[in-house]
Amino acid sequence: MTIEFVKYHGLGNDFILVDNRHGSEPCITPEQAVKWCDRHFGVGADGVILALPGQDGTDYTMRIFNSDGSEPEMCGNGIRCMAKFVANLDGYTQTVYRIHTLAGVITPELTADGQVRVDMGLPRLLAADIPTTLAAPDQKVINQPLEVAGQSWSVTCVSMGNPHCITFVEDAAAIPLEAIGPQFEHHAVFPQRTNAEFIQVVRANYLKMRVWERGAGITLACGTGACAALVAGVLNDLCERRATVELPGGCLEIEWADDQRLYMTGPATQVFGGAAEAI
Ligand code: ZDP
Repeated sequence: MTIEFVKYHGLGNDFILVDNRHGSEPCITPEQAVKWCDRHFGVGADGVILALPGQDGTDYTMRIFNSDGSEPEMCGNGIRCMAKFVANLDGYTQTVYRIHTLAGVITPELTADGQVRVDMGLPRLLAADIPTTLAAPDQKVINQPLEVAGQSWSVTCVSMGNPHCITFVEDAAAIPLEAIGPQFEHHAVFPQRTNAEFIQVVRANYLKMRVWERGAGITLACGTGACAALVAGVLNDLCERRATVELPGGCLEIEWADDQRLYMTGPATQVFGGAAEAI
């Protein structure tokens, strides 16, 4: 069977988007998503995103598969791409969408300058919610030691629906991400695995970040990770509640607002459309 798709990216974090409005289940399997994401034998992407009908009064449901076929709860760059994709399907009849995700209702808004501003909801900080066994279930993990690759790292854990383990470093460029990323991802203290972010505080309102993503490896950007990094920075007194987060693929504006919700603003770009075999 051939399925049509549109390829998008948010700061180089790229996704294959599929119109799945006419079914309540994903029209491709995790195994097909793995094949489509392959950059040599497939379309090439960090993940596949399916736009399904809304639930509980929302406009749409977003399901996403990582390039390894696992299904994350949320995806920050992906939801900006999803907002543009569904606006295009709908003929641009609305600018704000309520999207059902496994991390709750997320609300992207298309802004006048062509970017997407997303209400990413509340960060979750308790160890049970990350989840991690690094602290008692009802405790937060802020600046705690974690042994990885024979070295002690000081980590802070934040869930944006999906798990993030954040480490502040002097020089993000010097971190051997390829080597240590998998060891963070699969560390025994993270039962659902984790995304791992390494953050350099350039100024109190400017962070530089590199990310190793759960299920996808090194990517050029991670929206949920940028939100988690800002929260971790505030909790460690290292940054302001509003900052620019620079990723290898470009910059996101992140704000932890007075209502305690995270707001992320950044681009989403359509690249090309096509059709691929899903077998
Ligand atoms: O949590 C995970 O398994 C991530 N790989 C999901 C994807 C996160 C993403 N990069 C983002 O921008 O939040 C899409």
